Amino acid sequence: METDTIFALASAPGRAGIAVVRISGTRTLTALKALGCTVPSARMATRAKFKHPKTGEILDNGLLLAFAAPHSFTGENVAELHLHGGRAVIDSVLDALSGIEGVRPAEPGEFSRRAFENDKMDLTEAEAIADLVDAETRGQQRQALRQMGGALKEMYDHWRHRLVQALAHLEAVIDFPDEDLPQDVSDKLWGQVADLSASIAAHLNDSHRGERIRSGISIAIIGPPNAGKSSLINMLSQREAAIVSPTPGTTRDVIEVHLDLDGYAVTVADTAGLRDVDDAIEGEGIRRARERAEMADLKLALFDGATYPALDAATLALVDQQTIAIINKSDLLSEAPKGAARFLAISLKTGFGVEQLLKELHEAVRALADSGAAMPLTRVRHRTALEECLAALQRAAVASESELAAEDLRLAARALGRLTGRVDVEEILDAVFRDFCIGK
Ligand SMILES: Nc1nc2c(ncn2[C@@H]2O[C@H](COP(=O)(O)OP(=O)(O)OP(=O)(O)O)[C@@H](O)[C@H]2O)c(=O)[nH]1
Ligand SMILES: [Mg+2]
Repeated sequence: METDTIFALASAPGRAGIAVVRISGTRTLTALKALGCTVPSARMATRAKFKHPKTGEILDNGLLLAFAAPHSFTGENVAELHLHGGRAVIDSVLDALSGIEGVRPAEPGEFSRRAFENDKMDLTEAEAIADLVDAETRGQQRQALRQMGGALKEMYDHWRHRLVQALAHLEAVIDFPDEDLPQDVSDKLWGQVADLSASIAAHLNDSHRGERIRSGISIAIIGPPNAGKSSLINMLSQREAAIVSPTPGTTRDVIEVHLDLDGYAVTVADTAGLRDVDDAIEGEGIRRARERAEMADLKLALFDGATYPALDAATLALVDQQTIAIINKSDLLSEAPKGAARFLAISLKTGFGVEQLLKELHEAVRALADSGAAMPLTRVRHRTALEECLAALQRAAVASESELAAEDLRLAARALGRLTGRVDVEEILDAVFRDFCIGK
């Protein structure tokens, strides 16, 4: 089948040692010839002079790699031009390619989309490529690599296969009520549906670990004015992210920093000190602080040691299981705080207790994100489809008529199929590939 042949700069734009331009499609070899290259053997890196098709001028002396369909990333004929990574070289080669008939620049995500359409990967694997390219921490990288290796695809395909089997058995029961079907067909199939429901429910019930690894764990620093919240975010980010001053009510907006904590992506938010105020702007800041506290996966509740043993009531009210409660300014404390198990005493001024705080913070983050051996759910799109599938399975199990149960099993199978992209694809394809950048 003849499709447009597409090309794009696959490496980052700008100056670099090497730039890679990727070409894919039926006219790939034509394009190489137009550039004055001898077509090399598949998968053999070959020195090549790239020439402008119209002027014959040499644009670069680089390396050429060709992959013959279907043994390529997209499943089509593919070539990679390894150029010197200078702006003029890149621009002139891209310009030369766009002048060749039937060859055009790729849309964002178009290479991966072709790989999907040519059955080189399913949607979860395509999404994992995008995640791997976006990964900023080891945790994100590890998870994306696992998903790219088919960990989710295999699980979802396996579930779908079992579901389709159960559906086939149910249809046999419906279509041949008078035949001598083994007695236990019906029991077996409903046992299978129950097993499947339990597996899906367990996968869904993972406290969003995979999604947290992928998009980051949200941490909010809350506390009364002047407790040292901004000093804490500055210490964690090792830069002056927020203004620190002895004036209570200094911070009003939510200030975010993105950090790599022990391989996990986290977003830490410094917030306005909690207190009753008439000032409308500070009041809005405090509303946002409370909103942040509510959204956060983990709270760092910071109390002001200068007022100890009095502890701010508004902050105390927000302390829950997912909170590390801290008393700052331990340098001002004359006695060690009582209830030491509940409160970690630190001084951001002297550094006392900071090491212990970091240790507890890392442990808390790990506990929130680590999913052990099981491959966790990584995207809301997957969660939605699985919830739909589970609801349909649960309806099927209590349906009054076999025909209604069969329809629900079909809906459940379709929901699983949407996950990997093998049914109802068109509508979700755009949503998945839209987030890709060009050249992927
Ligand atoms: N003695 C002492 N002072 C500290 C310590 N940590 C912070 N401070 C001081 O406490 C004051 C308030 O610190 P900030 O970090 O601005 O406090 P905050 O909680 O962000 O205050 P608001 O933004 O007003 O809510 C500053 O003058 C800091 O230098 C500490 O451990 N010991
Ligand atoms: Mg502050």
